Amino acid sequence: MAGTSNRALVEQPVAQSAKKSAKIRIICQGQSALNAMSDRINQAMRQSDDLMKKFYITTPIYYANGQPHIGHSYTTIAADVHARYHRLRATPVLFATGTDEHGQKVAHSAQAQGMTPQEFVDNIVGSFKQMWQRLHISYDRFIRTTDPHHMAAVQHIFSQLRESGDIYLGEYEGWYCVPCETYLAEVELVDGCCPECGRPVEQVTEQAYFFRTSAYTDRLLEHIESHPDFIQPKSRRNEVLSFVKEGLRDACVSRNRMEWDIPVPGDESQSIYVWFDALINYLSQVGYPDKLDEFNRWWPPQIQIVGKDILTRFHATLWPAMLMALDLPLPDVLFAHGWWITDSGDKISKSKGNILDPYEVALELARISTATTAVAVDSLRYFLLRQITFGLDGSFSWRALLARFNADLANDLGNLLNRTLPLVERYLNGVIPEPGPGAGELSDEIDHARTKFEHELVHSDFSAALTAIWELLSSANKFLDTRGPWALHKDAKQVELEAVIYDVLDCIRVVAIMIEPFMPKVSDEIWQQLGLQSAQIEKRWEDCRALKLPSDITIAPGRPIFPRVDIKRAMDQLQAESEEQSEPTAANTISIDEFKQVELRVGTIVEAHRIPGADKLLRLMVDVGESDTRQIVAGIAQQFNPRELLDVQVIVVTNLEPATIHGVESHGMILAAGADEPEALVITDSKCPPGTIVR
Ligand code: ME8
Repeated sequence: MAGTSNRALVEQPVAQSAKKSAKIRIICQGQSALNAMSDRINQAMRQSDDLMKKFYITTPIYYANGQPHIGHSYTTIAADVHARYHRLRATPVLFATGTDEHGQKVAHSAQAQGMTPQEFVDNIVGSFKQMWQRLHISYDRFIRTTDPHHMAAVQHIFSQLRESGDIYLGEYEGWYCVPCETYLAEVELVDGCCPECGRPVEQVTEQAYFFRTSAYTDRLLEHIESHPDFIQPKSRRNEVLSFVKEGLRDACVSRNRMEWDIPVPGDESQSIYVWFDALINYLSQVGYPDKLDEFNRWWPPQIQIVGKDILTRFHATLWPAMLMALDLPLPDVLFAHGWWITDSGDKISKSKGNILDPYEVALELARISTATTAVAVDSLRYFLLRQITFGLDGSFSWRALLARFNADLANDLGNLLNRTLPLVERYLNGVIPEPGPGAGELSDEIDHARTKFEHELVHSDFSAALTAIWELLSSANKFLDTRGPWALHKDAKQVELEAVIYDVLDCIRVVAIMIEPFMPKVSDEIWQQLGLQSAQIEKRWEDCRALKLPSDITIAPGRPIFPRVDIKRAMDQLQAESEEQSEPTAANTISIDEFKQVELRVGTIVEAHRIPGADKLLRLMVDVGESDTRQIVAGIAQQFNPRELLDVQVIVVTNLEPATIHGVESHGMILAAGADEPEALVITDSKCPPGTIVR
C-alpha cells in the first residue's frame, strides 16, 4: 500500500483559477479519504474546467539577443508540462511563448554581428523555434514583438492610456541600465551598478512618458491580499507584498527615440519602453484589441510562468497595474521560479556568458547512455523538473543528472517495463490478458498517485507530482517482486498469474499517461511497447484508473528505453573531454564564431588620469558611442603621458567582463601592441565616430 500524505490537514485550492474554483479541505486519514479527495478534486477540476473551458498559459517572451539556453528552456518545459496535462484532461489549451525583439540590446548585438536588426532577430527566432522543437515543446502560439499586429496593439494601448490620463508626459532624471533596458532608482544600485547584471549604469535626464503605476498601489495590494494564490510561491508573494506596501513609483514608459523600437503614437521623438511593449504580448497574442471574440475566449491567463528576476518590478506590479488601467481581469496565477545557477552560485545567463545549451546536454547524454536523442531530451526535461522544487534555485551537475537517469529512469521505470513485457511473451503469447477475478490490486496505489499528482500540479510542484508517480512505480516493482509470476507459473496458477501481470501492465499504462506531460516521447514509446499505439488507444487523463487496460492486445517490446550508464566511467570521460577542450589546439586557432563573440569598437579617449599608488596604470574615460563613456584601467602609464592620449581614437574590447584593478573599476580593454609591455596603441588611421564596429 502506498503511504498517505504526511500532511495532516491541507487547505488548498483545487484549480488554477482561484476565483472560480471552490476550495476544499483535505483531511488525509487513509485510503478512503484519499479516494474521496480524488473524486472531489476531479469534480472540482471538471467544474472549474467547465467554467474556464480553456487553459491559457504563457512563458516570458525571451530577448532575441542571444541563443536560447537552459534557463529559458526550464520555464518553457514547465509551461509545456501544464499545457500537456490540461490537454490530456481534454481542456482547450492555449500555450504561448515568443520573443522580445525591440530595444538597444538587440540593435547592439545585431551591429556587433554585422547584421541589420531584422536579419539578426529572424535568425535568433529560428534558434528559439528550433530549440523548442528539439525539446518537445508543444506551444500553440509564438509571438514576436515585431509582428505588425502586436506593434499596432502596443500603440493602441499607449494611446488609450494617454487619453485616460494613465500615461502622462514628465521628465525622467535618473539611472538607466542599457543592457537590461531598465530605469533604476539610486537606492536600487549596487555599488553604483545595475542590481541585475552588475554592469555600470548611465545617468540620464530626458522628457518621457510615465505610466501612473502609483495610482494602482492600493488596488493591487488589495488584490494580492485577497487572492492568496495570485503570486506563487509564497516566498515571492511576501517579497512582492513588501515591495508594493512601500508604494509603487510611476513607471517611465518611453525614452528618447532609438533605432529599433515602437514609436510613441503622435510623438516620434519617443520610443515606447521595451517592457511596456513586451508585457502587452500577453494581450496581443490572443487578439487584443481588435479580435475581441478570440480575446474573450482566452483572457485571462490561468497561469503565467516567469523567472524570479522579472517578477517584482514587472509581472507583479507594472503588469497588473496596466491591466487595471485597461479594466481587464488579472491573470489567475503568476508563478516565479528560481534560477539555474553555476556551481559558483552565478545565475546562468547570456550577459554572464556561462550559458548551457540543453540540447547539447541531451546529445551528450544520448551519447553516454546510448539512449535515443528523444529519450535523452525527455530525461533532461524530467531531471530539470524533478531535481529542484519549482520556485527554488538549483545548480546543474552531470553527476546528479546521470544518477537520476540510472536510479529513476533506467531502474524504476525502465526495469519495470523490461521485466514485465518478457513475462507477457513467455507466459501469455505476447497478448494482454483479461483482468479476471483478483485483478485490480494496485488500484488504491493508482488512485493515490493520481490524486497526489493532481494536487501537486495545481501548485506547480512538479517535483512532488513526479514523486507521486515514482511512489506508484515503487509499489508496482515491489508487487511484481512479492507476487512472483515465475512461481505462479511453476505452480500452474494461471488465473492469478494473469491477474498479476495484468495489474502491472495496467499500472505501466497509467504511468505512461501520467508521465506524458513531462516525457512525451518516452510516454509514446511505452505506449507503443504496450501495443496501445497500434491499437489506436488514446491517452486520456480520465483513464488514469485501474482496470482500464484493454485486453487481447499484442504487445510490441522494443529495446530498453533507458540503457544504464556506468557513472564513474562517464564522469571520467566527461572530465577528460573538458580538459581536452580547454587545452589550446596545436594550431592555437579559434573559430570565426568564437572571434565574433569579441565586441570591438572605436573609442575616443576623453579623459586620462594617473592612479595614485599604481605607477603602471592609467584611468581612462573612453567614449564608445551611443552615450556610453566607459572607465577603463590600462597598464600604459609608463609608456604614455595622460595628456598625449586625449582625443586619441583607440580600439576597445567593449564586452569584456568588468573588473576591479587596483581598486578602480574597469569596463573594457584597449588594444595595444607589445609582448610583455605595451609598446604602441592600436589606433584608427582616420577619424571614425566613436562606437564604430571593428571587424
Ligand atoms: O527578461 N534560470 O527575457 P530574457 C532559470 N524579454 N530561468 C532563467 C534563467 C536561469 N538561469 N535565465 C533565464 C526577459 N531564465 C524579457 C521578458 S516578458 C514580457 C519579457 C528564464 O531572455 C526565466 O524565465 O532575459 C527568466 O524570467 C527569463 O528566462 C528571462 O528571459
